[in-house]
Amino acid sequence: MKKKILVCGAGGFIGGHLASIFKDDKNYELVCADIKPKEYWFQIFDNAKNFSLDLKEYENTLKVTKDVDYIFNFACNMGGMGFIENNKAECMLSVLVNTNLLRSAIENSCKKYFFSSSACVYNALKQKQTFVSGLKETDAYPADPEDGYGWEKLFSERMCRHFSEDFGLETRVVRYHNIYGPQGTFDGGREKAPAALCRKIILAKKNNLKQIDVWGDGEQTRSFLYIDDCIKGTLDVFNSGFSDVFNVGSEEQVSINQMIEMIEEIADYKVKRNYQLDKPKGVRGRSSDNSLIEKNIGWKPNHSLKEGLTKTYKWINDQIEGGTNIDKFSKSNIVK
Ligand code: GKE
Repeated sequence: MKKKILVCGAGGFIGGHLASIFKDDKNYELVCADIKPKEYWFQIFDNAKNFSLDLKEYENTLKVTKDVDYIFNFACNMGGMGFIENNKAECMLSVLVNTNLLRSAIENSCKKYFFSSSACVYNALKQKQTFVSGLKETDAYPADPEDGYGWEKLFSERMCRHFSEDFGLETRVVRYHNIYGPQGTFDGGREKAPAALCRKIILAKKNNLKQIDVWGDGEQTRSFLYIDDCIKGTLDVFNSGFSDVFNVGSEEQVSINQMIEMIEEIADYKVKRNYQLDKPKGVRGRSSDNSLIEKNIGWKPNHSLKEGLTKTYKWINDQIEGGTNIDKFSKSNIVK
């Protein structure tokens, strides 16, 4: 018997990549859902059943979960620091998506539920220095997450746990640490640092400009996870017997300045940096501790940051140099 898989947020970055894994697999029937009009989906597959609808509405979640075995929920209103710092209420409204999907999963007797959480759930006090120890899963408590977006993710993690405890729904939850790669947003306001800085250096080189804008002083640190590693980690956790929350991130902690140096090498073009201290900066330092997932699931990333940035840079360059549908990766205002 074929299993029916629902990917929510399939028109977005991670959801699109996850859907692409199942699209040609004869063991699965693929259902995709996203709030964006279909022409704006980052990837769309003809052999899937595709729904463009608002998953904040209960009747819509009931409709798309009908006869579904497995649900992957990537649907949320999100973006990089420039978006989440200025759209806290919009980010928190995504709680309706997760809540209604969970209710519908029970109503329609779905078998397993995956929720994509974020490193933004971690306690701010642990992220005050530039280079920090990797964040362990237990560092989310006592709770002091990123305002707006982080609170929604933490609350929704708990909602999954309680649906599992109270209603017997099998759930899987991972915390993504700044996922990047081809087919991701690179302009328009929702883009995260890797894509934004690739775009800025590509445009500087193309237009012979000597300087780019950088948010903050460039000494803030992050770890960034390449999309293929993210998808593998997601499936490994989903297929495992563990219902604990796991980090899916990289332990390669770099400052934004160090990442810019890598992109300059890839581009073979050097730029001066105009540090914009009034722009959204987020936490001072953040990185993943992967000991729990390595020990229990056996997953770790395969791509170094340089390898992932090389592929990402090439893809963004191709889009800027005349790839099709640039708008869909750039428009910041189509998800309300
Ligand atoms: N977006 C962006 N664009 N960030 C820049 C830029 C730029 O041009 N220049 C420097 N930065 C700096 C930001 O100020 C921030 O300090 C750092 O890069 C990373 O920004 P980001 O990639 O936008 O997002 P964060 O890592 O701060 O936060 C993201 O974390 C993820 C989980 O780890 C969130 O926005 C979520 O997308 C996500 O949950």
